[in-house]
Amino acid sequence: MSEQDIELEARLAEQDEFEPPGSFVEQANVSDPSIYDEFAEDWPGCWEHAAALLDWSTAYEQVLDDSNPPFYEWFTGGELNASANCLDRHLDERGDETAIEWIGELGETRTYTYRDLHREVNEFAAALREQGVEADDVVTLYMPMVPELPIAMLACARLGAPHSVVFAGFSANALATRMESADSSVLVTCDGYYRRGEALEHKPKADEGVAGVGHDVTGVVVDRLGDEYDHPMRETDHDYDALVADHAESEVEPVARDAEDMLFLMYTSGTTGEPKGVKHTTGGYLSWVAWTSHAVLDVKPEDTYWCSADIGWITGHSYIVYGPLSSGTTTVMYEGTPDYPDKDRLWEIVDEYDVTQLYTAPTAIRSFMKWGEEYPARHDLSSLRLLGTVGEPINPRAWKWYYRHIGSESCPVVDTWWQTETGGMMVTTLPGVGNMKPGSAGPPLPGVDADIVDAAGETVAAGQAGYLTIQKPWPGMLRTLYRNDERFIEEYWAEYSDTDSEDPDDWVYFPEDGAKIDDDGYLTVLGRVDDVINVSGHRLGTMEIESAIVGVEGVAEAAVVGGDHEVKGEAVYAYVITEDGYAGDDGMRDGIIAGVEDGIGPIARPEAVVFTPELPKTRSGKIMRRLLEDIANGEELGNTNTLRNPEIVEEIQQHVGGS
Ligand code: 6R9
Repeated sequence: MSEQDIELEARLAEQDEFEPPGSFVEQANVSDPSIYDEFAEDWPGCWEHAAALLDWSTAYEQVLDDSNPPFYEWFTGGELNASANCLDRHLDERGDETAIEWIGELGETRTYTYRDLHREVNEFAAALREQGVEADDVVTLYMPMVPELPIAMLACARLGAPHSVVFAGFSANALATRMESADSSVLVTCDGYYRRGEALEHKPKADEGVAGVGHDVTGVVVDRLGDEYDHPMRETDHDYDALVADHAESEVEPVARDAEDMLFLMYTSGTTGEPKGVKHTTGGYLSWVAWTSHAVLDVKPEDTYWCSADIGWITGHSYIVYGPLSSGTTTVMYEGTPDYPDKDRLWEIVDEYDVTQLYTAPTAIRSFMKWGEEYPARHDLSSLRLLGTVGEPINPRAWKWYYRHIGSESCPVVDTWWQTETGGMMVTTLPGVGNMKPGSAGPPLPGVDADIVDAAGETVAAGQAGYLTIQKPWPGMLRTLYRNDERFIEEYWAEYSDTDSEDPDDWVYFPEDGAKIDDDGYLTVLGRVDDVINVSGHRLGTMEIESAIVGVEGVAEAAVVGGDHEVKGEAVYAYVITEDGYAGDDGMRDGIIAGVEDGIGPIARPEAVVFTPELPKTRSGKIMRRLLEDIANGEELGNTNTLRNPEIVEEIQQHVGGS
């Protein structure tokens, strides 16, 4: 390092507040700080600004109907179609501009102009309609990052058929559970995909999943691998290309949807083993992602914007597909991994396509840091104007590395807190308005009412840790858990609401995150307070993993916790008791790992499996997870007096040390 570099590093290490660069503020979509007061004074009318970013085929009558909390309705009486908002309305002015820039892992590319995408979506919508898909039928999409995935999403939206995307890395079992729960009888999937240059089969996993569904399933199969893989076809499967060819040049009139009609379902992990079907609607969700893309990501039609998430998660839905396309910009979609063929792949893409915004996860940034600054330094990244992160807390060191080595200290960094359930961003700085404080996401967005409370629901003092709550509804919020209103109330509202009240002021949304707030109103999110862990920004339920483990022959009991991990943020630690007659050996360990991969997917693979004769339990018989976490992290253990079996702790510690 040169002397200058050392000086710069030292200055950055000390600095805990950063002003947005003047060059950014000058051109920002939102740069007037009065927006906070304006929105607060005109709530909920402020959300008309969001709705105004969309085209409505029928104007709405009321911004918010809060007569039956927590079943809020937004933009009631309005009608619109999401695919028309993402495609048709851009055709006149931007028909020949790029909508999706797809980059395959092997280096091949596909560029879709808005006109191309409109044509492909219409053709596939016509094909789905011929297969019997109608408004309100849930279509499951189980596909990797191929262009046919957003095409299928928009084709469903055109027909008014909600999609349910299942992350391609999830197991057959996870697919079956979700199709069953959503009563979905159409599946669009793929023969396989490439990972690190190698062809991976996906269709057998899809078939295994379908075999576990109790009703008939019509399949559509995208051929990604061509001659490389002669994939199996079931009797009720159709080839995607053949279907589309049969409907060449077909046009499908976008189905007018009520603002409150479901746009999609997205399953996510919760405290119990059963995944939750989060329901998002057409008017509120689309307004929310359009508005946050505008105000936070500063998206403009002439940008080349890139979110490196997978569309199988909410981030990809909101900020690869619906947010950018409703804004009429160019959205980049990359199929592969960031270190193939080399560790500069992302920077090569930024350089080559002149990417203007990059939105990624802290876990990725920690990997980039580990690989070294020489990789980004090989490329010209000066096209970048804004950087963003999402999915988990970002530590100040990683934030500063991102700011300096990717953004050259000239791009604001937005640390955006939100969830599958919130639809889009909720807490973050407005990049054209507020200062940034590394490690803190920032103030709640204008019009968002967040508060940190104690267990009794009382606001805590600045600097104190407490529970994050959202005190007022917002258009992008989930409307319910699919076909389970009771669980919706139980999971998100019951904790801090008077559930007998009809007064919306008595209803408080609880995202199950811990947080603190500073004197300036900046929030630092501390992480989940339920039994959900966050591995590389992926949300996993410990109960789901435990139930996969106890399904393995010879396992009597299991407890799963998240332990700290340098790159992944958290990693899965599994403590396992074997049944009599079974040894906790390598064979058993392999079986448990395979059980988790089959039950959920490789992302949930345990970092460590620790065999133990007992689990530490309180006198009332509850597993002391906090203690198991401390053991995983090699931390000093506090008082173990409340344990029924304190002697077990030392024994487990020895096992961890040895594993
Ligand atoms: C978008 C997404 C949601 C959970 C959420 C929280 C964590 C997300 C964060 C963050 C700290 C941020 N989380 N963004 N924690 N700072 N900027 O990730 O949705 O998969 O549903 O996860 O992720 O714990 O509750 P989802």
